[in-house]
Amino acid sequence: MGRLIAVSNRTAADPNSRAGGLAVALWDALVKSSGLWFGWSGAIVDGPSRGVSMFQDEGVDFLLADLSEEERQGFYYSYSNSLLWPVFHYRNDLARFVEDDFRIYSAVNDRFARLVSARAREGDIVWIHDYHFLLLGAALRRAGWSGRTGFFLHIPFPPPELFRTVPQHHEIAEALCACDVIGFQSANDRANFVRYLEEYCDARAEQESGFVKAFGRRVKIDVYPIGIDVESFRASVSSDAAQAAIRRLRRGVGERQHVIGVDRLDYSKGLPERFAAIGRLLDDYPEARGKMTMTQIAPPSRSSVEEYQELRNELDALSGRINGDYGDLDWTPLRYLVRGYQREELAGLYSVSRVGLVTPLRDGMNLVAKEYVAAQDPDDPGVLILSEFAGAAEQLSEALLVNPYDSAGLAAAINAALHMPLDERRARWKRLFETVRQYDIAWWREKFLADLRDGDAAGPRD
Ligand code: GDG
Repeated sequence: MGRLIAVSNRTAADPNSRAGGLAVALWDALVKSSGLWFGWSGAIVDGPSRGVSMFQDEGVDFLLADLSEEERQGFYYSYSNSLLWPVFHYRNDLARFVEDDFRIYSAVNDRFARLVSARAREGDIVWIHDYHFLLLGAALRRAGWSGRTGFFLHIPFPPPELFRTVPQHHEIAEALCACDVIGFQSANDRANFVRYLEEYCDARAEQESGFVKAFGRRVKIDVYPIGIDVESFRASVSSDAAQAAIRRLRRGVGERQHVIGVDRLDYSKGLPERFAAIGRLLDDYPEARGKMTMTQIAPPSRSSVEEYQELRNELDALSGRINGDYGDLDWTPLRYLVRGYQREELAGLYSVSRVGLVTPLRDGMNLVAKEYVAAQDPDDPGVLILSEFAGAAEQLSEALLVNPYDSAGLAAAINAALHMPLDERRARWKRLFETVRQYDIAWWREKFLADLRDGDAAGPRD
């Protein structure tokens, strides 16, 4: 069997970053196949010394390319994060279209294609990750790579009406279809992409097989909802770091019922709406005053992009107002912490929270929802409140599903969760946990890799 070659903007070159997410997913497969992982080095280097650093760890080769300042701006901040990210999260109102960015974005994709194709050998498989590399499939073909190539989109795919606002939508779709397998987080995302191909690219979707004929190729397009490493997450609840975090939380909130939110500080996560719902809860259900406390952990993200600075200001003001209006000498209703915590600490905090509040306005999957479920005590589990607009909602239907824009509905759901009887909490959690455990990170990886390796199933190309 050939090697696995992974390409993603961020890699797990630092062993300390291998505890969660993509690194866990890919690491075993990379080690087993003595694979390669291409990505950004994290360094900004201008001039002739801009290069590629290489090193090996546990038999895995890392090839990390520097970006120039122009590339960081045009490729990373601008085209990827100020155009694709908002449009793909249905936020065309926030998208910035800068003419020259696409040239830079394409050039970075081309540079990675040359790096990968120079090292890929016959029998290897290439797995491309996420919206930074939408053009890489086609760029690899131009660079001479004809082997099996898959693409997985971690974020949502928008309806065609929104996707078409990206000026280069046709080129992006054609480039994706140069891959053999295209994976989405949810059936909704897949349906959006296939509808775009059918309506605007003369594509034809086969009824049962999941294949679509588009741009003269037959491409497998399927749904691969990403999961978590359930056993290791559950185990981290009993770690020293988790137990210490629980003690610190208890000193702050006492025995009050605790509601937790954990999200990167990003406008897709619905934080202002969530804060407003806490205010609404305390208005509509005055008996909740003094009885519950919410902690929102929000590690900063992309803080040099203007929309993120505005979000930060909005949340600072909202949280201040809610605590000013409702707080008391011995009670702060909303604790808002703009910093990161260790994964073990988060596991501990989830485990003692009566409610996990996961209310993005739009999300590819949302792993916090799954982590919250995994961390619960089966005898006394908490309640997951989940936005119907997170990819996870397609799987986690026993959560309390909410519309995050509906403040009164969200407040009612929080109130219901705070009062939910133990037998209902147990019954809901049991079903949720079975799903989270069955569709874990290994399941996701193996399903995608099986389809990617399965060249015969792809059938002849037209
Ligand atoms: C993208 C898609 C999709 C959060 N704060 C801290 C911390 N985290 C961890 C969480 C969780 C991860 O980060 C966040 O994952 P999400 O899925 O919630 O969201 P995105 O970062 O937006 O991820 C998303 C995902 O890709 C995977 O495909 O689900 O839809 O947007 O694991 O626990 N981890 C640590 N400290 C923190 O303070 N250590």
